[in-house]
Amino acid sequence: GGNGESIRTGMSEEAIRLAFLDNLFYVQGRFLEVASLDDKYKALAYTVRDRLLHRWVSTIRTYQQANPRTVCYLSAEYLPGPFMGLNLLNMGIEEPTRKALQSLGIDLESLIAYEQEPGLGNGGLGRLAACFMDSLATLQIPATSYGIRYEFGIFQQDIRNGEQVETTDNWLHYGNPWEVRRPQISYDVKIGGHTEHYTNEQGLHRVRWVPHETFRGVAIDTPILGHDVNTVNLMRLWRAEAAEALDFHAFNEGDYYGAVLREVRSETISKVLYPNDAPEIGKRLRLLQQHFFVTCSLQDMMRVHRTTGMPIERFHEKFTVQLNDTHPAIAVAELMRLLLDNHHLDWDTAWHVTRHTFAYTNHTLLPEALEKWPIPLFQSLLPRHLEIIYEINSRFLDEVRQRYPFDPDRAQRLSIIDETLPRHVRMAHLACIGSFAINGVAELHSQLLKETVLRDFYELWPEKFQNKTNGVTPRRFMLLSNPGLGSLLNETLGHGWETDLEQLRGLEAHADDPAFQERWRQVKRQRKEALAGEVHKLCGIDITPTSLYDVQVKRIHEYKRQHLNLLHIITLYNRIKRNPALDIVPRTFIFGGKSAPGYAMAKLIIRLINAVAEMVNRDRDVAGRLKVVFLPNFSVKLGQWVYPAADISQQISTAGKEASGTGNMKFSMNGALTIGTLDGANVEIREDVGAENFFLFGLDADAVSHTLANGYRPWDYYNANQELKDVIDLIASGFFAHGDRSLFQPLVDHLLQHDSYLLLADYADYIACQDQVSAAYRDPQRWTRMSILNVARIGKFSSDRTIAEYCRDIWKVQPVPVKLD
Ligand code: 26V
Repeated sequence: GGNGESIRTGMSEEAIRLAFLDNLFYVQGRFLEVASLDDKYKALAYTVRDRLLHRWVSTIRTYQQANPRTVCYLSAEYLPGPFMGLNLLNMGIEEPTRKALQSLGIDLESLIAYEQEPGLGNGGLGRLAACFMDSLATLQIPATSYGIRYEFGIFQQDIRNGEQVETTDNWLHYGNPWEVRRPQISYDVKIGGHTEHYTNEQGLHRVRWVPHETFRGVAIDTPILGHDVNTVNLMRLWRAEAAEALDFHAFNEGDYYGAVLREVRSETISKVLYPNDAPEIGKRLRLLQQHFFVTCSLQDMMRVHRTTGMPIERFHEKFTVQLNDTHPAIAVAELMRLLLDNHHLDWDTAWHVTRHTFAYTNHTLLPEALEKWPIPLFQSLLPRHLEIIYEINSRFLDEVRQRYPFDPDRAQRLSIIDETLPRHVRMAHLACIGSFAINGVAELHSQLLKETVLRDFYELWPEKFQNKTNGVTPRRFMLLSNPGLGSLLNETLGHGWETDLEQLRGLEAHADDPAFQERWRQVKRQRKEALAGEVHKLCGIDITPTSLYDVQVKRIHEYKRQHLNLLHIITLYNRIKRNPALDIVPRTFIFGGKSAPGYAMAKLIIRLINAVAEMVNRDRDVAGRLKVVFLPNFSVKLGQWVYPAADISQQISTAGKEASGTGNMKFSMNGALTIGTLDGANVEIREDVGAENFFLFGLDADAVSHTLANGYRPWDYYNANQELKDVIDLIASGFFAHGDRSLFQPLVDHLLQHDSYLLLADYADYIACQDQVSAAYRDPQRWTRMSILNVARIGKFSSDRTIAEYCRDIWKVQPVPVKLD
């Protein structure tokens, strides 16, 4: 390489250019003149990966020598987003790379735009896990993130005739340059069959699990680099394969096709991600997936633990294991099984290790979202685990009865087994009993957890309960997706804010400076133009950057109330239709988000958004004043275009239903103002940015539960509010369905008869609040000041702060700096 730099590790423009050409030639087998976009993308990806592997090796060496306490994050979902841009940024080689490619006539942005992201998650929970990986590496914490390498991630969403149509996400089709398969790191996964209890030669009780089938999980690793450090942690995902490459017995019997087919079947375990936010879906395979990745991960930790020479009784000193919701909660029973049946620990020792290993994060209060498995299913797949769970439960309930001798119902309520027929295993109870810490993801959520779904556990063990308010990474969601803002912040504050977000406070001094305000508006304007370009490409709709961009992007769910947003849009539409000369602030409403394939009401909401868009966008009377866009296939990648371009962020869930939200933070970090309810992390965002810089409306969580408890009557609101009545009547009339009154009738009926999420109760306040938004937007100085103050005071919501709190209060781990070899 040039200047004595290695072609594999050099960081100069020259070294990167040589490395790129080298990889193009020797990995892709191409030369520049005939290389496709895919070839060039891969050549650059391998160039970056070489440099990652260099740091990875140094990290592993450091960890081997220091034998540090290590965090293991267990999550069924990860949404890391595209890797290229972030790795370049974290390594600090964006500029030399851009120049190296430029000299070859290649545009870096086009390669970054080409990357398809791993959609290995549904929404907030999977994205949170990815932000945590970013912060763990940046804070130099030894950590491994374990999960499932789904062959098909979250479905791709197309919109056809206004409807969501799902197609498979074949993200591995062209290969994935960021992962490294580790065939030597693989473990047996047993399922089904029965258990045999016997006494061994020494007269000791032993249990043998004789499975019906055995699979293998193979490790596939992705390096995760921190910002401005050499720490590279691992995301280790498990892929299911056949126990043996070919079933030789069957092969010898002449059953060649039978043998090959068995291999196909075993791979189905890691085939596809389940949509987790629709009730009642294909149960068996999902439980299998959970057991599959949990047993592989725990066996992997035990392998590493063995290399330290520490006795197995001290497993919990080496590892601390975080359960991301109940999806990995089977780990409590699985660790017990490994310790009892493989390591022959006695029950009390095994239980001591287990209870000191796990901590559990709850991510939802919705009762229908709490995981439970029918006993017959559980029994047939995991007979040994069920035995262990019964034993854990029986000892636990003995304790409970002793604590509360005059309260027999309490044991029923606390039991891992839901005894109401058909009987179920309650995974949240297993997680609570098997963990030393339990946390919610925002102050309000943690409080409500203690008062509602986990109340009995809180009364039993108040010391276990904590709050850890979510955060998001400012590297991906500010620096990478909003480079203009990044430059302005660097110029104004210097470097340092990227990894210490409280430093943004320094912006307060500039909030009223007209010159600074003007530059602030320019940054926003430029991102609005960029988004307009993407919107044009994706849906062929032209949007106007001078209009107010009013954005709601998140999974489609009734509790998130995308349809409340629609009621406002239709209200504005009606106002203009009644008074065509009306002077209103021009708005562009932007929606994005997927519905679970089986969630009929969510799909109907998507149809209504698109139907309203169709009517509004083609109506000459409202042209230049209202526009509605539904962005298909919302993703991390699309989010990077959307968050920086928003003026208003809609966080309008029914109070008490959204555990935290994390999109709310991403918007606010990019200078959008929030219109929101007192729900999830909105409460804390508002506290920090200041009530005067936040558009609050609606019932709070207490008022919501009282309203519902006292016989809520949506009809009364409908009859009392003429604008609301007009809006509902217009939908019911078939106006948005070419005269078909039946299409949206289920939605209208539900609102008028049940309205479980209190849209009608919150409508008037929401509309009034939106009018306040418009008034504020008419005053650019006031608006810009509010926007600057939002960014200045958003520091708490960096995932670095969240992770530092987990490290201090739950994991008890310390940074381990890594030097580059
Ligand atoms: C699951 C289900 C399953 C049954 C039907 C309804 C339903 C609704 C939601 C869910 C998701 C539960 C777990 C989850 O994804 N929670 C999200 O976690 C984020 C990260 O903590 C948090 O910001 C979101 O508020 C929370 O919804």
